[in-house]
Amino acid sequence: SNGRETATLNGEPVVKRPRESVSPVPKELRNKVTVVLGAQWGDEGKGKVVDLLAMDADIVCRCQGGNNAGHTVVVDSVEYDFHLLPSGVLNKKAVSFIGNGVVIHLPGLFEEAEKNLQKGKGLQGWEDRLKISDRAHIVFNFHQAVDGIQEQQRQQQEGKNLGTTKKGIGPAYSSKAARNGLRVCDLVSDFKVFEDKLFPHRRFRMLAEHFLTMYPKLNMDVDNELEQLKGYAERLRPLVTDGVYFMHKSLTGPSKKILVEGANAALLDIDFGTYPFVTSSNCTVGGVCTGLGVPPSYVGRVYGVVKAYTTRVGVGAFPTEQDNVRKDTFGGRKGNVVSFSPETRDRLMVRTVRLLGKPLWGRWGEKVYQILYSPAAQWWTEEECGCARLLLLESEIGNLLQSRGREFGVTTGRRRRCGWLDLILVRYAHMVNGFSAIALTKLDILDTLTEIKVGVAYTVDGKPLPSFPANMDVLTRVSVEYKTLPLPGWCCSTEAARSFEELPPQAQNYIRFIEEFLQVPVSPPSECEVDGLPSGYG
Ligand code: 2SA
Ligand code: GDP
Ligand code: MG
Repeated sequence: SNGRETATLNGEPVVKRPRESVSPVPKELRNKVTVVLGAQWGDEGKGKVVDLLAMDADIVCRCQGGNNAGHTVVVDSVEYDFHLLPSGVLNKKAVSFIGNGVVIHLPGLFEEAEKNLQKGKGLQGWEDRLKISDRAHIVFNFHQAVDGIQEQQRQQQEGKNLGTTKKGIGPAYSSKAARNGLRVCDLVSDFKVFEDKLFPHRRFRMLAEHFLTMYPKLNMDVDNELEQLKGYAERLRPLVTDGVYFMHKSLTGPSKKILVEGANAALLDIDFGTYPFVTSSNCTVGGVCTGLGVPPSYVGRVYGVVKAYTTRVGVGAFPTEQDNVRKDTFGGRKGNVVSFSPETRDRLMVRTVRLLGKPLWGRWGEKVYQILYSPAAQWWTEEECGCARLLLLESEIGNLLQSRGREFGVTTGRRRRCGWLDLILVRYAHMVNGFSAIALTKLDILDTLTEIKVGVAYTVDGKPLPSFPANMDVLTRVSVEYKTLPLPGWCCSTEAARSFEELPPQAQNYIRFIEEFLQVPVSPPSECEVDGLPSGYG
């Protein structure tokens, strides 16, 4: 037989095809997505890496998070801040796509666009090149208010909060999981239905009432928010698309370079992060599939963005943090007199006052100061002052990284906590994400250091830990084993270096050490590439 016989079904002819003609999409019509993910606690410079890669991309997607994220991109000396918009929106030839896994605060989205429009020409025409999934959930104003109340409650009940950005991210994802959230498709559905106070208007009120029952002090104006939403729904409608269909067409059509920009980072992932001090989405590679509707076989290169040191904004354990005036060496007795150089004095005062409440008295000039720190609980002699100073210098590493790296939150303006690179943590992020390569950023911030340390092992109670612990009490107690390298630091500017070869040998060694430890190649962001077929194909 030639495989083509005519049979009938209910009187209709049926053409039988050979079974092998039913095949998956041919290889040449499969576009893989290139993914950029944070490998630490966020703010590694994903925005910059995405912007560089986006020059070459056709589509740039966000798959999770909301406007808690903050990505800074500097183009032609103009600094743009993105929270919900993919950083690739600056590329006028690329389509930007906000996937179903993202939670969207509509006033936030439009304000962000307005603000960036005023900064430079980069964002002109953004509405024509942005698409938003109809399955994405909406963050309402009351979600943001609830975020604030929950933080207050945590502070009152547990003595500490999570340090959220108060953008309503946690409450919006809880509405999604509780199945009483509202999505973009609800908002832009037949507006008559919306106005007739039926579905989803009624669901909006029910959701608001749900939170009001839980938090009676919640300050919300439902009617006003509904009115506001009507306006946004009009502006939103032309941007909304069936996200799954959009991605499917993009993945299986002619050659396209597709980029996915992760928000937040591995250690903030709801499943793999330092729970509960995490955000509420999957910031690891699985979030790409669930947040966009991309089958795993279409995931191509996955870049982990790693800052050459570590930062964290918000609360939670941070083993390599450099605020380390040793907390176990305090003591004090009123009446002892210690003197300091003017530079150290103020810093010591601030730091010690923050760390301990037991007074010790010191004199500077004619004035007597309260000093709250004594190394090894001994009184300071001249020598011990030297020792105090040394410890102080160590604590200043954190300050130095913070100020040289200009480490302030892009969304909240909070000062970021800083410390040495923690390779145990990055290796853990690699276990979850399977990085194809590491994009290393901010190496230049280490340029002035004479000595550079890298965390290479954790021990608890003298016993080594085989991997990154799940339990936060354990993580808080770990001692970090450091490798000090290179000796000495490179002590020259690497700002202009654009390739490995242009770096000083000590900086090259630093990178080799990271590669060997992680068993992943490190690339400067400028050398990362986007998956895609040779240009011109199709
Ligand atoms: P949320 O608001 O519920 O997601 O907060 C939960 C935790 O996640 C942390 N988080 C972040 N960490 C680093 N960067 C973020 N984006 C902004 C930035 C942060 C800012 O780029 O600088 O401006 O402060 C971000 N977003 C959330 C947060 O600190 C909580 O620990
Ligand atoms: P993201 O959240 O991962 O996108 O990172 P953020 O934008 O929150 O923070 C990273 C900051 O570092 C931004 O201000 C970037 O402009 C800046 N940055 C990125 N890469 C480098 C680098 O290699 N050197 C220096 N000095 N700054 C960088
Ligand atoms: Mg950021």
